[in-house]
Amino acid sequence: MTKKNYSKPTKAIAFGLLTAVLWSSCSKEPNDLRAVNDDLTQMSTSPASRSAVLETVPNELLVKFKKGVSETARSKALLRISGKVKEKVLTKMMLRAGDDEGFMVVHTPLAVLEAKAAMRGEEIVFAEPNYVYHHSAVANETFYSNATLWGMLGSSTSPANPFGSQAGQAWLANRTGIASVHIGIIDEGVMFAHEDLVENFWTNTQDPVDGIDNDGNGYIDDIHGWDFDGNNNTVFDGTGDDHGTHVAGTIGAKGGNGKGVAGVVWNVKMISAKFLGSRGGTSANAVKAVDYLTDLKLRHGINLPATNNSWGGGGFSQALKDAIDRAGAANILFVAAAGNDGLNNDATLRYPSGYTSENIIAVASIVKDGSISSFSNYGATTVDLGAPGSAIASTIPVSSKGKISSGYATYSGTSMATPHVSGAVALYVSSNPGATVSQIKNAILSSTLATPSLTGKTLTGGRLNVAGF
Ligand SMILES: [Ca+2]
Ligand SMILES: [Ca+2]
Ligand SMILES: [Ca+2]
Ligand SMILES: [Ca+2]
Repeated sequence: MTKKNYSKPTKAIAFGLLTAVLWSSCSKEPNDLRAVNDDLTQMSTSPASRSAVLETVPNELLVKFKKGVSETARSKALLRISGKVKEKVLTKMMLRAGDDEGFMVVHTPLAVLEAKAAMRGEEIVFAEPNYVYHHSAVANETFYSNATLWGMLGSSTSPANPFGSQAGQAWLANRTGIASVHIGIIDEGVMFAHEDLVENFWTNTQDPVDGIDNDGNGYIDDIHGWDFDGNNNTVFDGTGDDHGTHVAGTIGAKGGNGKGVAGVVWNVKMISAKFLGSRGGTSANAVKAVDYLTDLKLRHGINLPATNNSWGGGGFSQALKDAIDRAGAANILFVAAAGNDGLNNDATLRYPSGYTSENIIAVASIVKDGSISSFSNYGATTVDLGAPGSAIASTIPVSSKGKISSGYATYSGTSMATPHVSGAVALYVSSNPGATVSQIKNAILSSTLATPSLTGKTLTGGRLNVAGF
């Protein structure tokens, strides 16, 4: 893991932005390194200038009108920015929550901040940038061969590591989860056919592949989830979905099957809500991904206590916070990466981990010696706990001669810490089926082990303890 692997400047170029700083991503192309170093030079300026550069989709705004505003008034408002409606976002969850207005993705020739200012008015609920998010892994190291899965170890496992998540001790007590617990993975796609994931991946029995939206959720044949970036039902699109696949393996790679790695929970059903593509993901698609999983829980009556969110970027989005709150109202935790800037989130809030929504658990990263990872963000009030995130071995897709096969690799980032906590949620709910979000969150936060490197840097001052609840 090296700091120069933080960001992927080709993304910024693709979006035509000179001001973008990608606070969390992993570099895959060696020829990115030069430009990444330039980025770091830019990042080493003052915190004020750093917080001023948030990546957005150029010439786009998310606009929500108040209910009952006339068509004439809407047209007039949009005319102020020469706006053209690109897409209307009205999810099943918004309808369930009594909102039949939704919001619009509006194209404008104006610069985003200029357009935002021009859209202020009494007919508007919000007009905000369509932010771009990136995942929060920091390194893509050598392929897994003989790695120690230290994040799963405990104080009295063999081998032992007191700074692991203690999951191994839960397994020794025969606590390995139940298949009826579902976890949503809001990320890149996931290689669901991976040899160590296939048994723990969700299949939508209520919407078989027949060209019809049998379960009526608005997504045709969402057999393993939905790809909101590509707007299709293929949630695995190749080796570019390595980050999502890695996250999935930490939550729920099949344990005890003699293959590869083991996730925190050995029996679970993971659902992919892919919204991060090769250029990252947008606020509009993040909202759709969050709402998709919330609606799925209610529509299918499944036990889905949490989504894993190993991504971040952008500024405050009312549209996204609303979606996170709708998830909270449906008893779904939003487990979120604190980010990889090595900075204090209390000083500059990071999103989505920094929203005030009660159902968020924000996760920092620790190293196997118990120190906080050099890249990890922290915050005495904004980050809840630490979990293993440096040199984490998990599942990835690998490609050889055009053929995709199951592989393993070690990655680092708050991206890797977060799924340890999501797996812990699944394990807790396996033995406490009726638990509410506040009960689950309280169980996880109150069982943490005091950790000097996290004292004053997280709300609990502690690290994840899967054997403690
Ligand atoms: Ca469907
Ligand atoms: Ca179907
Ligand atoms: Ca796809
Ligand atoms: Ca395995």
